[in-house]
Amino acid sequence: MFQGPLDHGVIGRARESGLLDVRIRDLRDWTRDRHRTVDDEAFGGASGMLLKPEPLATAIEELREDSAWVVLLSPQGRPLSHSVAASLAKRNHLLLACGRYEGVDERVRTLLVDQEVSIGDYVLTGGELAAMVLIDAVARFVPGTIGKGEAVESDSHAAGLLEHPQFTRPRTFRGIEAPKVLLSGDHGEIARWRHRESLRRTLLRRPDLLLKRGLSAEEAGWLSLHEPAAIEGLLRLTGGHVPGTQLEKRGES
Ligand code: 4FV
Repeated sequence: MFQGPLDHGVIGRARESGLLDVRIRDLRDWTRDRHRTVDDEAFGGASGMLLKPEPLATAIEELREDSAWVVLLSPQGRPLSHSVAASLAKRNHLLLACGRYEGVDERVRTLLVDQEVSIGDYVLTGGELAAMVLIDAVARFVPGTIGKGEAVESDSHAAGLLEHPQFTRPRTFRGIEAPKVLLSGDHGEIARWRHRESLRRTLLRRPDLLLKRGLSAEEAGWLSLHEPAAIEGLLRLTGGHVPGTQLEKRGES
């Protein structure tokens, strides 16, 4: 499954240029029986097959050398996020264990896994795709993998906000014109517009991110002026309080 997704674009180039070294290992190489068995029935029955502890444990112990950070991809893991990817990118050797079947024997977790990561609250048929998503997200933090303009610092989630709307040529497309400010050359105005549109989009689509990030009084003021209904919604969520500012429910107190 790894043939293809990691051979193209930014990741493919990063591997060719040696910025990224991705090694794919077959768990069956750590089996001892002639059927190269990696799975077995779960104790207690009626819950499908599990990855056996021995092949996975011996594989991890052999491959982790002294510095590897062992990550198990599973739905029980910490949600993969910008900050989780950033922290994983600081490690120089990640050993990613991909579950299959109903998962892995608990003792592998207890004895050998440093961190469990989930790419989302749904169940995949295997951890491989999750590992590829993690590799892609982490690779972007490796200096030199992505161009200046795409710097991770300017990522939407870097500032805890969703990215603002973006436009390119043609100036007018099917009757919709790109916002004039973006063609004004006034970088101060452009930065202000982008920040406010990120605030608006985050408030409308991911108020949970705004609650985590908080709002400055100026930001809260702008949002209550331009998205009053959504701000009311946020206040209902927080009982009239927005972290980072005290935004009183208008005229109720
Ligand atoms: C998963 C996730 C995930 C669970 C059983 C593989 C599957 C099967 N991994 N984020 N969500 N894994 O669903 O990382 O073994």
